[in-house]
Amino acid sequence: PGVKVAVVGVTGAVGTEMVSVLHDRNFPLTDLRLFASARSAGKTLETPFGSKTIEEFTVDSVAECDVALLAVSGDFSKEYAPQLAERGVTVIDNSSAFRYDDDKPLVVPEINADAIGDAKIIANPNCTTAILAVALQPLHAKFGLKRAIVSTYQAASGSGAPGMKELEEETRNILQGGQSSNKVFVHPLPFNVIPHIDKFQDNGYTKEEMKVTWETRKIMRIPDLPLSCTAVRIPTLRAHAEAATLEFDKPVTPEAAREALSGAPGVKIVDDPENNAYPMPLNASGHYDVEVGRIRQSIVFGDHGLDIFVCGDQLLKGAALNAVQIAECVVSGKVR
Ligand code: 11C
Repeated sequence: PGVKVAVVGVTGAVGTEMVSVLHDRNFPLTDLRLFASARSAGKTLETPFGSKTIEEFTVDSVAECDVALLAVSGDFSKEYAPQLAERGVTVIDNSSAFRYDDDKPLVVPEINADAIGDAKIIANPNCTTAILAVALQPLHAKFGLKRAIVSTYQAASGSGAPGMKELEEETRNILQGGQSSNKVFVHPLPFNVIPHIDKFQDNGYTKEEMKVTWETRKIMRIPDLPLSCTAVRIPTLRAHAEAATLEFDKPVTPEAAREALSGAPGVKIVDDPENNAYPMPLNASGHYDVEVGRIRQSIVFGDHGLDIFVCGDQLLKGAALNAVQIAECVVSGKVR
């Protein structure tokens, strides 16, 4: 009978991309229903599937579907995902509501699709984590990841469509001599970098930084991995970049690392410094693969260490693509 899919939160940046990715990947669906709040209900949305009417979210309506992709707030997910799961819907949730629950899988399909099992609620990781983990996994498989120090350069899209709009409008505004009136970001983002994403925690790290630590450990099944992160918002639109200094159990060389990464699922090596080729947000935007480059022997960790630079589309591998890939695993039974 085929698969009925619901996208909940379809008016947001991630929800919009979910619909495009379902179409682009030819997801085997027989029905696609789009849900949002009462404010958007009844409006027509132009999608790759044609014009579609947005429905108001109710548990009863979404429960008519087999799979629900949630691109909503954590509070919303916490309240409604369990109700949908109880009604038999497989929920793939893009919020952080369930990521740290021991009994809920947190999945990057290239790494741990086998964690899905029979779960009815599957958590989609933080975008920064998903992009990083895709690059780390092939290196871990070959050399054994021991420690990681990560710095991020995160795009405005991490704050959704309002963040992207604020970056564009504020850039225009400032160039025209106007005063900045930032609302989405804590400080003006144009011509600036802001080392503050999400709330500060008691240990001085931000929640975004701790998400990268907690989630990488869970997805890669290295529960005590020493990984620290400095997460920084920069004035780019929709691809996150990350620098990582890595130490491994086994000796490693840049050549051996390139070999391990070459052909790895979801990875594209862009590493030709002589021709000025390395990962960059402008090139990674709109693409599924995570770009990996600037691969070099680490001065800090010597023959057991590497420095790398990665870049991935925050709305795609960081959110919508990963969620759809999880749904693909569910419908094809690649869950063990
Ligand atoms: C950002 N990474 O760039 C955040 C957005 O945990 O799903 C995604 C937050 C999350 O602002």
